[in-house]
Order: sequence, then C-alpha cells, then structure tokens
Amino acid sequence: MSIVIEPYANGLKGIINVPGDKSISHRAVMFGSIAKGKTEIKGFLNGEDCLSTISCMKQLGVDIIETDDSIVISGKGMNGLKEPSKVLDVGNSGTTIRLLSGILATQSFSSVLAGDDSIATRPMGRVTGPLKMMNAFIDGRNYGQLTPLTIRGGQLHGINYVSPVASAQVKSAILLAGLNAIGKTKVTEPYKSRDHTERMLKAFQVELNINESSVEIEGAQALTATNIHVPGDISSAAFMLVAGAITKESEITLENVGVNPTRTGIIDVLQKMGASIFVDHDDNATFEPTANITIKTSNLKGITIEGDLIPRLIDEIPAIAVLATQAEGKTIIKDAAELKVKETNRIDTMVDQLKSLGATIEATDDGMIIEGKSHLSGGTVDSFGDHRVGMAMALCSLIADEPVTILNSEAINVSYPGFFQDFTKLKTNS
Ligand code: SPQ
Repeated sequence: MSIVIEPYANGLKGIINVPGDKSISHRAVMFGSIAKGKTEIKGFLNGEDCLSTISCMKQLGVDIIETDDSIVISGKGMNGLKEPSKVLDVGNSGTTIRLLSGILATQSFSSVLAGDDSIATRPMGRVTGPLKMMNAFIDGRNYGQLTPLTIRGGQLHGINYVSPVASAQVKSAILLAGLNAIGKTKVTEPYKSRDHTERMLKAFQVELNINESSVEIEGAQALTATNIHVPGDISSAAFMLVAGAITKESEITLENVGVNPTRTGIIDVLQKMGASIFVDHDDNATFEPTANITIKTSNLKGITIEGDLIPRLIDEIPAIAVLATQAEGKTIIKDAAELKVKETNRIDTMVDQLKSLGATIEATDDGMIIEGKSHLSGGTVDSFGDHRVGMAMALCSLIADEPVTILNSEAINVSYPGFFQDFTKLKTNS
C-alpha cells in the first residue's frame, strides 16, 4: 500500500494520546502467560507486533481474552505452557522471537519460531549464543544465527554473561531463561538498555538484584499475576514531538507518555537542540513513570549524539534524522551501529530516503552526519517494510514543498496503528 501526503503549510495543534508502549505490551502478555493467576492489561498496544505475541502465547496453550479496552490472561505458570503444533509466527517482531526464545529454552517441549523476511535477516546468535551457554538446545540457519529457530526445551543452569551489545532483548531473553534455571544468572551490558523487563518482573513479584549496568536473578522463581497499565509509547510520541518542533506555528501535547529514564533520550536530544519542550511528570504513576509532554515550533541547532545516550533513543533515530535536517549546523550520530540490524538497516534506509528528498546527509560506519537546514523537495520514498522509516517519511511531508508518496506505508501498523488519523487530527485542529 502507498499513501500520498500533500505538503502542509499551517501549524499542528492538539492533544494526542499515543498508543500503548510496544516493549511493555509484549512483556505484559508474555509475563502474564507464565505467571500464576489472572493478569489484566489496560492500554495494550494493538499493533501487529504485539498481536503476534498474543497469537504465539495462544498457540502455547494460554487463554487470552481480548476486549475493547483490556486483555485478560489466565496465566499457566512457568511450566504450564504446551507444545505448539505449528510454527510460532512472530511476524516482524524481534522482541517476540528473542524474549520468547528465553522462555521456550526452559520448557519441556520443542518449538519452532519464524517470522517475515525482515526477521529472517536479523541476528539471533546474540540470544541463541548465551542461551546455549546455559545448556539450551537451539538450532537455526547458519548454526543458530538466523531463523527459523528450533528450540528443544530443557533444564538450564545460570551463567554470568557479559554482553557485547547494550540490548534489552538479549538481557531479557537471558533473564527469562534464568528465572527457570538452576542457580544464579547475571547479565552485564556495556551501557544500560531499557529496563522494562526488570521493572515488570518486580511487579510480578520476582526478586532481582539490579546495578547500574548489570542484573542478577536467582533461578526457580515463580511469577504472581498482577494488573498492568501500559503507558503511551515514547517511541511513537517521538514522531509527534518532531512534527511539532519542525512545523511552523505548532503546539502539541502528548498525554500519558512513558518516560522511563532508559527511554527518554529523545527528550534530552530535543532539549539539547534547543527545542521548546515541557515535560509535566505524573506523580501518581506506578511501576513505569509517565508524563504529559508539550512541544512547540522550535529553532533547532545541530548536536552530537553518542555513547550511553544511544540505547536510550535507538528507535527514535529515524525521527531524529528528520529533525536534524531542520536544525542549523551539523548533527552527528555515532556509536549507533545497532541500527544496521533493525527491521531494515536504518542507517542506509534513512540516508537513502532523506537524500532522495534533497537532505544533506551521509552514512558513516556507526551512524550518520546531517547538515542543516536542508530544504526538502517532495517525491516518492519507501518504508521498505520498516514502521519507523515509514513514520519518519511522513514527517518529511510537513516540510517538503511537493507531495510525499510513501510506498509500503502499511508497515506503520506494526507499532502505531492510528498514526495517520492522529497526524490528520493535528492538522485539522489548527
Ligand atoms: O521488536 P523489534 O522488531 O526489535 O523492534 C524495535 C523497534 O524499532 O520497534 C527494533 F527494531 O525495538 C526494539 C528496540 O530497538 C524493542 C526492544 C525491546 O522491547 O526490548 C529493544 C530494542 O532492541 P535491542 O536489540 O536493542 O534490544
């Protein structure tokens, strides 16, 4: 499917509640499924990735009832899942396949996991490697590096794993396996990655020992069901924040956005670039902090984005790349080689697409350099099946002087099903 977005000259105005956090929604379904008791989830993201997680858990024998405003899970306990009779289809979702691998590695049955063409290219060795060190039996193409993955569950033992990458998916897969293993499991990362797994496991009454960049968990722990309120996804909010900052005469408020400090790099970047942004924290938030965020049209300046900031905004870099085209001077993004193994190679895809619209942007080995302010023309761009690239391209239509046509725009449903409705709402409110 393709969409043509006309250039837009007026301001963006209004209040938006972005959809639920994708990372938290996945975890709520998986943890609810292996907990004892009933878990009710409110604010769940009905995006394709999280629906893939629900469908996999149902195939594993979990009763999940989906209503208009909640998901109710009758948890099976850590060892109550059943062997799936078919391949577990994770669709486009890296989080589903990697976290589920950790859970399935300790089960008393076999399972096969596979996904779409993008998943077939994404590295699985980063998860299968440490799980094998725990005694897991996992195989896949290229010696377990690529999907489909075949997992024969069994008794695992804890490990002390020092991860070469800051990845919440790697950390979570190992911790989930460690939960049902013998002894202690410890994961250390070069920089702290998003900590939704740790926060939510605590809410499910699991004990963990958390330090700055390492987490320790004792094996043979049970999860106790709880109710989860999923906040709005800051990664989805990021697109609206950038939209407000780069479009003249705009003022947008985003309500109930998750502002877990491991995810708020986008706010730091907007502030450093000089954006007119105001964060109003909710003092009553539970296990994940939330805030209402207001952004206005801003005069921006280029900055360098690197180091421990990168894991705190890795999924926002496509939006930041567009933002940087409208900032005075140079924006340098480095230490972000992880972008190469996302739904697409997000360095190359973003650089190629933005260049085709007239931006001054170059790819580097571990990021990109963007020279602002660029004048963007219209034209035809492609999401290449990457939801975040698709939304970044929609932002370009706000500053381009001709229509922008986005090919494969349906990819956006992976994380932000109502994106174009919200985008239009902001325009019609002005
Ligand atoms: O689930 P998936 O496909 O990997 O989704 C992405 C995204 O852009 O939505 C990455 F492509 O988000 C990841 C994120 O990049 C979600 C995630 C999580 O929920 O644990 C962690 C990050 O990945 P990683 O590899 O750094 O752990």
